[in-house]
Amino acid sequence: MTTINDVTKLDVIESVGVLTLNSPPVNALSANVREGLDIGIKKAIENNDIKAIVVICEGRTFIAGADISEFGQEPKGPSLFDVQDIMENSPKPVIAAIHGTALGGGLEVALTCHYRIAVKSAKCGLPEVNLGLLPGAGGTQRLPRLVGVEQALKMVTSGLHLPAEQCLQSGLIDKIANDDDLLNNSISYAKEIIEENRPLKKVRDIDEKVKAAQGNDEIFQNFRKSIERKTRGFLAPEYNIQCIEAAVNEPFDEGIKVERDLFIKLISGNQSAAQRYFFFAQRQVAKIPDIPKETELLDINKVGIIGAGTMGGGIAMNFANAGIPVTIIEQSQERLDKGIGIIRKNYENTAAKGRISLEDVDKRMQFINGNISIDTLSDKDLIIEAVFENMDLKKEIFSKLDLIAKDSAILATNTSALDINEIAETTKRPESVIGLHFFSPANVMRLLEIVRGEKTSKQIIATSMGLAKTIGKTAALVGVCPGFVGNRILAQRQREANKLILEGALPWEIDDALFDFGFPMGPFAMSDLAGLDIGWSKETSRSETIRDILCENGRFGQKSGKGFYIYDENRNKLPDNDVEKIIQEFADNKQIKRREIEKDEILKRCLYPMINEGFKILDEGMAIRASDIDIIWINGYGWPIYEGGPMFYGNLIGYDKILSWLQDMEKEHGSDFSPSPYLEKVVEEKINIFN
Ligand code: 3H9
Repeated sequence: MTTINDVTKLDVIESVGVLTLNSPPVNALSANVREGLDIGIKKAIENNDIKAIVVICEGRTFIAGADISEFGQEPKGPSLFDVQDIMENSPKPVIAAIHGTALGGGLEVALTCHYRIAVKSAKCGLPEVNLGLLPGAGGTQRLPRLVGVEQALKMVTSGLHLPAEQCLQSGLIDKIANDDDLLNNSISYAKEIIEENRPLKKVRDIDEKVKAAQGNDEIFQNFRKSIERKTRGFLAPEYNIQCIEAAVNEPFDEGIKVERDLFIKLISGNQSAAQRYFFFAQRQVAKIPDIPKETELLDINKVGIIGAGTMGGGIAMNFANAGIPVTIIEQSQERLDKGIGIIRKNYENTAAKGRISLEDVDKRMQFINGNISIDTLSDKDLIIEAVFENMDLKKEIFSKLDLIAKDSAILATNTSALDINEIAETTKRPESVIGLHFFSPANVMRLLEIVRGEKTSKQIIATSMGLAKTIGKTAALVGVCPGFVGNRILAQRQREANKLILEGALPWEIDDALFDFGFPMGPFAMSDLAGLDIGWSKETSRSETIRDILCENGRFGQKSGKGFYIYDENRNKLPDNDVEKIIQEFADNKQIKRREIEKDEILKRCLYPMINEGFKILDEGMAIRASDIDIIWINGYGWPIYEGGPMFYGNLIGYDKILSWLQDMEKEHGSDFSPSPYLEKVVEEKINIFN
């Protein structure tokens, strides 16, 4: 055995040079790994005892890509291109032995090997698009040469991880190995290649599949159309497509030049910076500084949910999907049957769209049962209260739960705004009480705000964070304050949007500005979708807001065909003159002088107060880190990933600029714009809030 460097060794086993990389956690192509490959391959080529070279990794995976944390730093060590050149031009066959995930630069390394063998459980992909990038080490030129243009387009624009069997079928790999014997299988395969004197297959020279697509521009146009909606606002998918076009229409080396140019454009732009930030933020959010990693988690095998309404039902589906039995409690059999019926319908709708089978529907429904007696929750490991937002009712439920729940049970509330400490105090075990704030529709939305009460125990928090992962949620730990983190920030945007329509902007102008920014919809379209009558009552309505007046006129939103917008039979929204009149009249009565408001001002008014609120939240310790706020807003409220979340976006704009805007606005319009003292401090002391 020869040690090449800290992370690489070379063994000679029966005339095969086995170059092993071991750079945890994911063998990313750091300078060390590139150096190991560079020197290791050269040494193996020089060694006369070696006839073929196997590149294999230790740990959980084959190379999972370039080391993302190195982007933007001074380049060190050999470049990836140099390493790839040496591998591709090796006079001895080089074989990539893949387990785990060969991703990004990892797959691009494998593509410069002459052969690829992978275990059955392995997956391959070029997920750079999810980092706002494209495969910048020949991936866009080599992939279509093996798998064909359509499959390549799909892979580079979605980041799809293709399972080994499909890789074999599409030509991306050459052989499947046993999961528990990759090393021996690879050595045997290498010997077979030597004995049969197989050619040194260079992917760059294979061009049947790309030639087949030459002159067929329709493939690209149709493909662009098919992903248009999903990729709105993102630059990287389009650039990836242009690279595949180059692979089809240009010689290999020219295609590489196109890839290089577009890669540089993307990596130096804000979108990729935001998407890379999101990658790390998404992992960081799971880490709770004062809770040790080794905290023992409670077993959650049985779950109880109180309330079979929209929230309760949606929450239940998460557990059923993960194979955890769940009992739903309602006040009457009728309500229970209705709630469970809706869950089945939801599953059946998913099956009708082909996302699950009818068999899956039955399987999942078997994990859901109902009862009208709360006493049946006595053996549950986790109980989630999901009744409507009424403090007295919640308190009553928690005092009951205190009497019946087993000692180790987690008692959770799905409240989106109420004081969890107050709820916890109705029990003799406030340390077991926690907030699990799911977002509607709870079976779809990825975000879960886990709300830490004053007395919530670390074990209950750690278990809840772990459970979130089990049910496929991204959890962010937040503190108790009105609206917690997500809704507290949303309230800022809502307030300003409501003010703006009185000052002169129309609902659709505000919605359009936010839609163009990248949100899936603006606040008024959102209110129409949710229903304007939620929390409104005819008896108490006194025409005090535009919403009151709309509801008084029977305009409840999409469900009544009219709200802020008017809807056609296909639920397409259209601006409505009547709404304009209502707003105008209301503003006149209040003696508000309306004026034209530019898109730029709309955005500032809606977004800057949100950023300001983020600083207040950080100052009060209600979120652990700035990036957690961004994770909440991206996963829960549709903030475009390529804008990085409110705190990241604010940094791009410049916190100093935002502060001086707030100061000016405060002078003119009062305390809605009072800057957070923490924002002032950050600007004054030039603090980096992302450290
Ligand atoms: C690229 O390759 C560009 C090329 O075209 C070349 C151009 C010249 N770098 O996700 P996990 C860390 S772009 C640095 O929790 P899992 C991660 O932060 C790259 N660090 O594990 C975490 O750290 P910590 C294309 C990385 O088992 C730890 O590893 N490749 C990288 O759930 C564990 O990660 C990709 O986009 C990296 N590339 O999932 C693949 N990857 O423990 C990105 C991971 O401190 N990676 N880390 O929080 C993944 O998709 C998943 O990590 C993977 C494992 C599926 C591999």
